[in-house]
Amino acid sequence: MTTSFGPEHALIIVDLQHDFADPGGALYVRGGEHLLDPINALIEEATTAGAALIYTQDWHPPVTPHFAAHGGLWPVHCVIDTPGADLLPGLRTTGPVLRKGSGPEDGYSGFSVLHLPTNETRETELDDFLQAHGARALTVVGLAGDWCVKETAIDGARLGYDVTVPLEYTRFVELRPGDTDAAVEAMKAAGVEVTGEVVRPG
Ligand code: VGL
Ligand code: ZN
Repeated sequence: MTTSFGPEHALIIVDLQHDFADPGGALYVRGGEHLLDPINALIEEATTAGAALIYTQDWHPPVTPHFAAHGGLWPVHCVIDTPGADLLPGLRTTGPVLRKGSGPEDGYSGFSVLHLPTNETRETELDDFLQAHGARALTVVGLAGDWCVKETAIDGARLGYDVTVPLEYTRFVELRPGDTDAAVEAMKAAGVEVTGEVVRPG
């Protein structure tokens, strides 16, 4: 394990939900089912070290411009109050859960959502939460590496946090060929410390 946590550290667990992490999920990210045990171990380590923990949860209304049927990119997924939106039942949850995407918006970053009708960006409570805990360093894990993990990590770096993304704790959608490598490059260019190697589905 390369990550070591301290009290000025927060672990952000992104979207570890049925629809992303289970092979039968509506927006299954290949390999996502292998993240649960390693992330649970990381959570235990972070908790022991006194780091803050926070979870994000993709949380969409049935009709939203985030979905392909209504002008967006994605199949219907993580609909509010449906089993697909549940966090993995085996996930240790020992911190607040921040839900995102429940308006007419694209909400990839845990720090902000883009309100599509007005093209305006709105901040979530994540930055305030982290500041209240005195966190300066962030480790971002979960799904998906080329969407919510990437955007959360880049926003965190822009806000002045020391951000690490350990690649063994994420997997990628690769919606378009090359998205995975482009995401890693974009994170590095933003000053995110990306450690390890991309785990590609076999
Ligand atoms: C995500 C696509 C659509 C993610 C969420 O959690 O990375 N990706 N909604
Ligand atoms: Zn979504």
